[in-house]
Amino acid sequence: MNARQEAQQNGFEEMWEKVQEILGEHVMPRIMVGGKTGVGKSSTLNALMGKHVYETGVLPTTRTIDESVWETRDGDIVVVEVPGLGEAKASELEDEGYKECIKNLALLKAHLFILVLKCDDRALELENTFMDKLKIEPLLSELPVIVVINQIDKITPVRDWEPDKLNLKTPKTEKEKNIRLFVDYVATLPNFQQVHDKGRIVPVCAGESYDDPLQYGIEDLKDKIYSTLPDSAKTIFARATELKKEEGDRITKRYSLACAGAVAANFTPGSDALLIAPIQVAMIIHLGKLHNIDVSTSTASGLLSSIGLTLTGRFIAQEAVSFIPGLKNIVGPPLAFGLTYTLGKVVNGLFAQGKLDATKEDIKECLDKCECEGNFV
Ligand SMILES: Nc1nc2c(ncn2[C@@H]2O[C@H](COP(=O)(O)OP(=O)(O)OP(=O)(O)O)[C@@H](O)[C@H]2O)c(=O)[nH]1
Ligand SMILES: [Mg+2]
Repeated sequence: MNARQEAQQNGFEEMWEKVQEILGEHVMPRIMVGGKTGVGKSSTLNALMGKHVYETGVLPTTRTIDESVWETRDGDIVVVEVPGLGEAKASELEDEGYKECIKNLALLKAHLFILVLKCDDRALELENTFMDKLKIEPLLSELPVIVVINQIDKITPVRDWEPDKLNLKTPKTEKEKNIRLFVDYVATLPNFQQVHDKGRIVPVCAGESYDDPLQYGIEDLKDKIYSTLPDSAKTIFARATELKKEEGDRITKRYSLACAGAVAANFTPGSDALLIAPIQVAMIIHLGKLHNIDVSTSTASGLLSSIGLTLTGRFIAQEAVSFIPGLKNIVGPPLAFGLTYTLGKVVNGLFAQGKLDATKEDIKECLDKCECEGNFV
């Protein structure tokens, strides 16, 4: 390695470290779930993940507060069940034992709490008291809460359940009106108002199995969870719940902005491409993570140069900046953003098809698709 190459390598490593710092590590989403027995906690989780992971049934399966392990791990998501809440009475939450239990929950460091209710159950004293307890436990008071109102299919009149036609915004049928009444009722309970204000009360039908065609609201719930999770947990959640398009877009935008920022702060003429390359490599690796593809730094660099060449060619023609002498000198933040953005779209498209060794034709095809969808900036 000569001195120049070494300098480049060092620059790369330095930038690489910075990128890692900015973008943080990926962590498994940790979701705390609670609610009375039989409301559909397990069914809701199964519906979210599109597979049967958790036992469902008419017999109680929620753990008691004496059991020490409350975590279940399905590959990608850690679910922390609130022990004993299933059968407890509101007054029991005042017991010393339960107070201890809530303290222990705080130590499990969940990112989010999903409280599941059953539509039509107006006896919500237990849930209301539990929400109160969360507020006073310092480590849990900031925990974001999503309230799921499940089993809306069972609300009267039970017979007409047509989830495709359900309109809860402007309810007209008796069923729509009854569901809406219940949602509004929950929203006015003292400890639920804040959740309502944040738009986090979600009516759903998890259905009788994870792939029940009569489900309702699961995609909406997924989106709410996704947007509530911290960025560090988003990629793995999106991978587990097939939200790859949204997360692919988020990753791409974020790294494109990082590239534009790096270029804006760069005063060394002609070195923009060198500066943004590590960020683009990091983006490719991150997108690999989303699609469960293990991408090494060298594979990502290879992909970057093959896509980069095709891309730069098109961009230069398109932007009519014919004075740019090739890849080495990309001018300005907008072009850095645009190039990286399109690169991310192409890589996301390739990875979605499981293509790591993309041919020129694959790349062109993906690029044409991006162009058709108006993805050029
Ligand atoms: N019709 C209908 N049935 C549902 C729905 N959600 C759950 N069920 C059924 O209700 C029963 C209880 O669901 P579970 O998911 O096991 O409830 P749980 O809250 O996990 O119960 P425990 O773990 O015992 O506390 C099962 O028989 C589910 O098939 C729904 O939206 N609609
Ligand atoms: Mg269960």
